[in-house]
Amino acid sequence: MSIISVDTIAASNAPLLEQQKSDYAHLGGQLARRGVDIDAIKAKVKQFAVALPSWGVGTGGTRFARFPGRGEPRHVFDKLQDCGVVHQLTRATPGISLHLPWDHCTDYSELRGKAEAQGMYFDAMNSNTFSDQKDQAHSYKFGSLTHTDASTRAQAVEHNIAVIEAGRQLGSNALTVWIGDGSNFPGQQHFRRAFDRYIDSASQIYKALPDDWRMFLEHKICEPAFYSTVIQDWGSSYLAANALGPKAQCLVDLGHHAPNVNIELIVARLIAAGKLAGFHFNDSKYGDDDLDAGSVAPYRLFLVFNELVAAAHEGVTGFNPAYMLDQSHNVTDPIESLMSSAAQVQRSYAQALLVDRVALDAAQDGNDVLVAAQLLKKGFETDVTPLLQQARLEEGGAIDLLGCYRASGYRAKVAAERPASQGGGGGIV
Ligand code: PSV
Ligand code: MN
Ligand code: MN
Repeated sequence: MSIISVDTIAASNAPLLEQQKSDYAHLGGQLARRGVDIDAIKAKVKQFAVALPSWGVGTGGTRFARFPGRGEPRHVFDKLQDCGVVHQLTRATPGISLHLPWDHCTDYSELRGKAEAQGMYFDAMNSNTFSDQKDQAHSYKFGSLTHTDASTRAQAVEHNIAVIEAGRQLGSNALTVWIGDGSNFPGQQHFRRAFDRYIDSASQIYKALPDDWRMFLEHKICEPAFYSTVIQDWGSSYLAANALGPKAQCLVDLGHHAPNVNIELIVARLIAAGKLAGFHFNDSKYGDDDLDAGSVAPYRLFLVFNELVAAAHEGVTGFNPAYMLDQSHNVTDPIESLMSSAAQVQRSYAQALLVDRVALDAAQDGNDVLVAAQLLKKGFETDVTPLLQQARLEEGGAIDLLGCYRASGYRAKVAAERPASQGGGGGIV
């Protein structure tokens, strides 16, 4: 089922075909001189998928204000359709990661059917115990899975189990748990007891996982708790995942670390421990900025992929990370931003595939520092645009993502169908 007509995509591609052919041949020639078969890289890129966050197709905003865009999705079916546009043009985003209760739906089999008709499926499910829902018995103001009150913890556990059940109906096979639990004042929370309560609650969720499911524990240094967070870094996440069992692993959201932390090193450690669940890709300058992937620090994203490609190349047992975007938009059309992030993630993957692993091993073993550094730079500095475009073209996508999307008039069309949503501010300035 196409949302953007096949003719629109073909019309957008037509004037670019000749130039695309020659650019791809030129890059192919350059890579061949390096002993790299461009078609083999292209085949791998085509296999690569990054899931879309359902919440990413709406405009998010900051703590201070939200500026809604035109044609904001009204419900999960609209979100699915917007995700379908991203996938149709990029051919790289067949998975959708839902967030409950934001994406609550009365008929999950209908939702699943619609996704499948778009050639899509449901990736990891996300629970939400970081905000209170209407008519909820116990507030999460002072925590959820780690709350001092047993009934509040039980309510949070129950919600997670309900999310697993919804995910089962949708064909998902993973639950991502991120909690905002922590403290804002020294002394507010007994650190060790709060962590013990986390393990106790999380074990009850773990027990409810179907056999073929995984549980992704997402750490975050701070926010909304600004003095301490219960699962604040990969250390706590790893301890928890270890305590829970083999189905529990650690999810790395690129924006959830202190500035300058070496994320690719964390990734390598988690791979070695068999505990890398996967990623929430985004970019940041200061904190959990949720900017488009690779928009600020593309080399960092490449270095993360360098670790991933190395692990795949070396056949590390059990290596099977889940790839998802997690970003928030306040000043761009979310569909445009998601397309650009998906292409950026693919780009970093393709660039990492170009690194000469044999030469890098030799340079590392021989302590030839500059050659090792240059081998990475050589991959990163290769403009793989014609390769990405060719992969999309052959799969029925758009050579020029932005141009095609804008020419389709999709945003104007949904703006006419969907009522304008309210903006607003956090009221804290
Ligand atoms: C928290 O900052 C987070 O990264 C988690 O993944 C949430 O589920 C997501 O953002 C959406 O708010
Ligand atoms: Mn995240
Ligand atoms: Mn985040």
